[in-house]
Parts: sequence; C-alpha cells; structure tokens
Amino acid sequence: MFCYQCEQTTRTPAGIGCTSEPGTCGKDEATADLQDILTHLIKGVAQYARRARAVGVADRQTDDFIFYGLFTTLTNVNFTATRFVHLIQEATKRRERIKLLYEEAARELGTAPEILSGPATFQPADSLEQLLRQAPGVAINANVEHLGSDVIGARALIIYGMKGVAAYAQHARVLGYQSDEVDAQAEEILDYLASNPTDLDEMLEESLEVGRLNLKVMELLDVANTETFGAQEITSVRISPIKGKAILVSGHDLHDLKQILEQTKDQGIHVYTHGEMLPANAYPTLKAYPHLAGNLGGAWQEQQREFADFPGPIVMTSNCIIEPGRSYKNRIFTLGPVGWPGVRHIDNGDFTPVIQAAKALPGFAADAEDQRITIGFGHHTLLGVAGKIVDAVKSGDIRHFFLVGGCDGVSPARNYFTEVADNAPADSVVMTLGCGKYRFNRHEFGDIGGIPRLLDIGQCNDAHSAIRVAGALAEAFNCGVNDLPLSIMLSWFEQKATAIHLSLLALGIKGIKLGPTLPAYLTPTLVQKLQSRFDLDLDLIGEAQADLQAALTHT
Ligand code: FS2
Ligand code: SF4
Repeated sequence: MFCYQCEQTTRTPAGIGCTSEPGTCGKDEATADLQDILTHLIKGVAQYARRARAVGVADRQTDDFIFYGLFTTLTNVNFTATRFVHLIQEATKRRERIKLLYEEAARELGTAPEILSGPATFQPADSLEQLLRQAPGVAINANVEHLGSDVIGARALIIYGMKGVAAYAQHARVLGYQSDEVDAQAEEILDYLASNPTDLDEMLEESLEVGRLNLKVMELLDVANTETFGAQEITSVRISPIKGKAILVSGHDLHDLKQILEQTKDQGIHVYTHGEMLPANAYPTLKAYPHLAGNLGGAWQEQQREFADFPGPIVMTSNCIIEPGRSYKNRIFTLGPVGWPGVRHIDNGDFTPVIQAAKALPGFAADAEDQRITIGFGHHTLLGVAGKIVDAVKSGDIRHFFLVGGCDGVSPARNYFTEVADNAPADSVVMTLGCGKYRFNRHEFGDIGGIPRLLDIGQCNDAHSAIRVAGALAEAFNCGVNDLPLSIMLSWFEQKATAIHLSLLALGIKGIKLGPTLPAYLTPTLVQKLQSRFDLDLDLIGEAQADLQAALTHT
C-alpha cells in the first residue's frame, strides 16, 4: 500500500505516504491497492476513448464511467474493497467495448487501428488475492527507485487533479450536463499519463492543463446547478433543530438532495443539510421545499460526534465519509460513488429505507433556540451588487478582500484560517467557500455599508464564482486580478482542492497561500520548477498575523 493523495498522508522520517493499513483516513490496504488498479485501468479506457473520438466515435457512456470511476477513488469517498473489484471488472469490459468501437471505426475509414500498450493492455486478475499481487506494479509510486520521486510526484499531481475534475464533472452529469470538449480533454490528459511521461517540465505544463480543464468543469457545474435549481439567493439559514422527525443529508450532490426532498414531501419529516450541502439552502428550487429545515453541524471531521447525536438517518451523497461509529452505523446510508463496508447503499433512487428509518427514529424532541447564518453569495448575487462593492472600494470603505476557503480537516495548523478571517481588519471583506468555512462562519463579522463582511460563496466548486467575481472587479478597476487588493488563503485536504489550486495557478494568480502543508507529492524540485520555470507562486501559509500584515501592506 502506498497513498499520498491527501493532506492527511503520513509524514514520517522514513518517508512520506500512508504505507500501512489503515491509512490515516481509515482506508485499508486492499481498498487502496484496488483503487490504484482501477485508476490504471481508467487510463486504458481513456487511451481507446481518445482514439475512438479521433475516428468519429465519441461515446458518452465511456466518459461517464471514466469520471464516475475516478470519483470513487477520491479521498473519503469509498472504502468498500468489494465495490472496487466490481468496478475493475466493469472498467475492463468498458475498455474492451470502446476498443472494439475504435477498431471498427478506424477500419471503416480505411486506417489500421493503433496497437496500444500500457493500461490499454493490462489484464486484471480474476481473484482478489491475485489482484492484490498485481497492485504494486500499477501503484502511484511503481518504479520510484528508477524514476525518482520527482517524476512520480509530477504524475501524481496530474492524476490527483484529474480525480478532483472527475468529481465535479460527475455532479454536473447527474444533472444532465456534459461537454464534449471536457470529455475530449479529460481523455487526452489520461492518455498522456498512460504514456508514462518522465519530462518534468512537460508534466507540469500538463498539470496546468488539468487546472484549465477544471475551470471549464466548475463552470459547467455552476451552469448545471443554476439552470436546475435557480441562482443562489441571499438566505438566512436556520442552524438549530426543530421538533420532529429528521433526515440529515451530507456531501455535495444537489441532485440527490432534490430527490430526497421530493420523496419526503408531506411526510412530516424535516430534512437538514450537513457539511458541503449547506449552500443548497440558498437555491430557490430547493429552499422552496418547506421541510428543508436548515443546516446542522459543521465540517466532515466532526461527523462521528455530530452523527452520533443526530436522532434520525444520515445520507452521504459524496465525500467526506469517515468510519461510522457503532451508534449510527445502522442509520447511515451511502449513495452513488460513496461506500463504507456494512453501510446500506442506495443505488436505485428510492429513498424508502431512509424515510422508514426517519419515521422509526425519535427525531428532535423540542425546538432549539433559533440560530441562523446568512449564505447565498454566489456570483449572481455578488455581481448583482458589483456597483455597490466597487463604490465602497473607491471610497475607501473596503480596503481589502480576503478569500479564505477550501477544505477543512483535523490538523490544528488549520486554526490559521480562522485567525486570518477573525483578524481581518474591519474595512476588509472575507469571501469563503468549501467546508473550511465552518471554522468561522458562525462568528460575527458585521457589514460595511450594508455589504456583509463575511460572504459565503458556496461549495468548494463555487471557486468558479470567486474567480468570476475577481475577474469582474479587475475589469471594473481596469487592472489585472493580481493588482486587486485581494489575498487568497486556500486550505486544502483532498484532490478537488488540488484541481482548484491548479486552476488558480493556470490563471496566473499570484500570492496564493496554501496550507496547512504543501502536498507531499510536490517535491522541492517540483515546487522550485513551478516557481522558476512557470513563474508561479507556491507559498505555504506562515503565521496568520504576519501574513495578514503582509497582505495589507500590498494593498
Ligand atoms: Fe470538504 Fe470533503 Fe468540498 Fe472536500 S467535505 S474536504 O471533500 O470537497 O471540501
Ligand atoms: Fe493516507 Fe490520504 Fe491516502 Fe487516506 S487518502 S491513505 S489518509 S494519503
């Protein structure tokens, strides 16, 4: 077992990476190894998909599988080894199918099909035991002794970024939004990886290509969310329970939440959001359901305590799931790509078992004191008041913008992000997104002439909104984004944050502070190359007060 895809990876003097089970996240060795095999096979699917596309066969089902399959391997998504055995079998079938389609189409055009190698020809074994014996040969760090950690790290940067892209693409696809341009580019990048690249500069350039692809995918997801559920509106969300039966829905998938709301209509059950589902409360179509009662709890790492206390069933629509405690393992459900051994999985869109569980469980005995936070500052909202914001900057009422967002996690070094938000001066605005905001989104920030000082933009993928807003401000002031009084402090944990970070780098945005650590796969050589060859800033967070002062002196 070797995995270093997330911020929680083991960092020991002997090496960097979770090398023995369970990984810090709870992933066992078999699951980690099977995820590596699946990822390898998906590159093989992409090898043929790309070539099939070139001869006129663009097969959406194949790309559906590529994105879904990669999503299942993301941190804190799926821990069920048996599920990966099935996905490996499915990947092989899909690869053989698209191979056939490619070869037929090529022959019809009178050209000889290419003979491919690498993941395109990898034959997974039939038994779990043999599969696990194959895993070291296709692991992320296979051949590190010969290739070196820089080559492995650069490849990791690309594939981990692609996992993030895949998650966002999947959320858009379930809403019926897909793009041939995105599919083609994803196939190209995975095909590139299948060629076992070794040129560091070339791979770093390709990683920025992942960032550019992620921009398109985040935009696609934004369009999907907005056209399906309406544009986010400023919304006061209740964050305390109401008496009655209850269901808690966590993760990022708004489509799943919609299904649950629809099926629980008029059943006397309150539906609450949790974690990254909080922004759902700001979408008109979703908040129109009177039984969407608000948001309970905070970021993913608090779930064992919060879920134990919740008096109803819990539904995980995407990451981040962590080992369910015994007190709630029989009332937590997983959907889509998510899985945990022994946890009930719903894959047919029928939430009857969840509804039955909600009715059988006690629910909340009484109303709690009404507590609220304000959300809904997506780009539609913010651009709608752009004139007011620009005027406030011109008059000096707003001196600086901070974007403090990303993932949350366990590391105490993450207090940095709370300290920055809490100590940002009164004439500055803090924009936030992702689950990292739970560290400070109940704090009192006040407002500047009616503009709230804390603006919750949405989920991590709503980084797209933040980029749109920054672009609009730059246009209003006739300058570049890097010339704006804007500082970005990005908290990362998993591979979606990697994709977002690559997007910001690809846009040439300078001065981003990343933390709590730099990714383990970014070796000193890679960091140095990104800085010198590509003129990118790759700065680790420092001390909060010092970083704040430095940001403000550049205002
Ligand atoms: Fe948080 Fe976990 Fe959003 Fe990440 S709920 S760390 O997956 O994607 O942010
Ligand atoms: Fe370790 Fe993170 Fe990989 Fe889990 S996902 S095994 S914590 S590096």
